[in-house]
Amino acid sequence: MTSTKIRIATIGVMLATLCTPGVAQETTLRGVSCFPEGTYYSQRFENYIEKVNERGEGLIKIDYLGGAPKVMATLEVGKNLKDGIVDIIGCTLGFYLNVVPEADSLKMIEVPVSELRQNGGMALLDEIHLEKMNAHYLGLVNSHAQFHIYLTKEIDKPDLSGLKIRVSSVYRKLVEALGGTAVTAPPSDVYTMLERGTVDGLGWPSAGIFDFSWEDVIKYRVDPGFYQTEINILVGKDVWSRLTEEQQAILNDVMLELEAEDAKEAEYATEQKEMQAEAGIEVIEFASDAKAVFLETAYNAAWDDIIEKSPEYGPRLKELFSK
Ligand code: 173
Repeated sequence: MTSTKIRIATIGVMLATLCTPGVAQETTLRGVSCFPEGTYYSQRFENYIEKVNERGEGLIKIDYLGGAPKVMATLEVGKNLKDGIVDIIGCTLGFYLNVVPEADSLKMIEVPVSELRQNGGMALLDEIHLEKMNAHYLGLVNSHAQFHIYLTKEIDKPDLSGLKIRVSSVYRKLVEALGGTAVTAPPSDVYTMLERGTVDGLGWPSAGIFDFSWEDVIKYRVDPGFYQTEINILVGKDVWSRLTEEQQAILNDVMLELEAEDAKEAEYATEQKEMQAEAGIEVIEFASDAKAVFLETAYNAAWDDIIEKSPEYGPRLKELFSK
């Protein structure tokens, strides 16, 4: 065959593949969770993957590579999404602030997520993630629950002077504002740090401490809880733009379904606090004026920091996320 004929034959095969009905290519996305596989804060994302794979059979598939730190370092998952090394992630804000500083505001969401879809909040999050992370913001799950400070030593007022507390960036400003020393570490390092006394406590949500056996080393939980938890589902911009509308719709629809089920998170948090009590973790509850100081410190420290880091987006996020 002459080279022209070869070229025509090749184009013919390509066209036949593109035009034959029913042979649409299945696209595979590589997915990673920021938390260890199977632990509570990976489960919603794992559930998302299962549903997408069921619904998308023959069209779109997420190949779950697993969770951090087994498949990649916790604090590199966000950057790896930005660089196209992975395609879709389930990750909490505290582990990808190095890429999107504004994501810190996600802990400050006080309105229902459905409202953010109406008031432009989601659209703004999408805009920011596209600009800074090359990623689409599909949505968030594990909202409706709060964070706490857990301790191995007792305190009787909102004062962490002399104490070292393991943080993700979620709690850093609060711990510092209360006089404590903040020590950043991923969850997988925390057990040993508590056991050896490298830290005297940690920040963590109401749920999930049993995944890491921390009940063996924690003695107290400080109430009230503060902020709200979240796991964000993010997909790379380039891979997204190569998907068909039908494939994109599957990713969006499953997201909305999970979001609609999310209210059960609050019940789960209550159950987990009961389990903590059974495991011998005592509650430190401040008197009402100390409680007010604690919460005010938490919210002011966070918004001040977010607005300082992002004078461009911070004030708009505050307006959209606050009650
Ligand atoms: O404490 C953390 O590591 C953290 O920021 C977080 C956020 C959401 C769920 C679980 C942990």
